[in-house]
Amino acid sequence: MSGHKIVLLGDTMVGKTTLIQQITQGSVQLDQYPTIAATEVKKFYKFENTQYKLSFWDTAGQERFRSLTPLYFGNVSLFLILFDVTYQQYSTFESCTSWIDTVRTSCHGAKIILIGNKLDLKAQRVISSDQARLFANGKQIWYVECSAQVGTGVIKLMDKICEYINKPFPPINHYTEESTEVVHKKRKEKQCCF
Ligand SMILES: Nc1nc2c(ncn2[C@@H]2O[C@H](COP(=O)(O)OP(=O)(O)O)[C@@H](O)[C@H]2O)c(=O)[nH]1
Ligand SMILES: [Mg+2]
Repeated sequence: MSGHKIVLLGDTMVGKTTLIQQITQGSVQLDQYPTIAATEVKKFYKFENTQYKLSFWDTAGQERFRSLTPLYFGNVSLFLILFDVTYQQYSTFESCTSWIDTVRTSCHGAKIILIGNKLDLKAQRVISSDQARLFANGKQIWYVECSAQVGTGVIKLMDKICEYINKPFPPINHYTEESTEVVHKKRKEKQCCF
């Protein structure tokens, strides 16, 4: 069973470290590289009868300066780019464009999942699902939402990660052809649910 390297990126405070903790709760932190300021946390996860060995790479604050070493970009199976669906001092959603550019410049044909985090802060939410999905469509990447703190959507995210790792590039994006509103309307017309 070969391992898969998954690198988390996104502005500081969006919830990268919290998400890794939520994903790996109860599992042992096997490797740490404090001197190079990257942390690798391993997690075994079963999806569709296959056991996946995933290693999540967290930044240790240097994302603040956009000064990530090539260490992060070598031999990566998947990048997770996070933003905060609420607005703090600035829009972490807007920063995603440059995070995606950074990834694509460093790794040609990289697989990326965009993640809208802090779903639990409903009242403070400023980036809607449709807005994020439309953006992801334009960039030809998948979009998933979660609350790293509460755990909402995290299992779904893990399934997506395993599914995507096995798929050839580019992904089949459910939202590429039509906006979600159109899809919803069609589903209503067909009287089916999902
Ligand atoms: N309400 C809420 N807070 C979160 C969530 N995820 C992270 N946080 C908080 O956001 C802050 C930054 O999280 P952290 O994981 O350190 O972000 P990082 O800088 O991207 O690693 C911390 O105070 C977390 O407790 C979430 O899903 N919901
Ligand atoms: Mg962190």
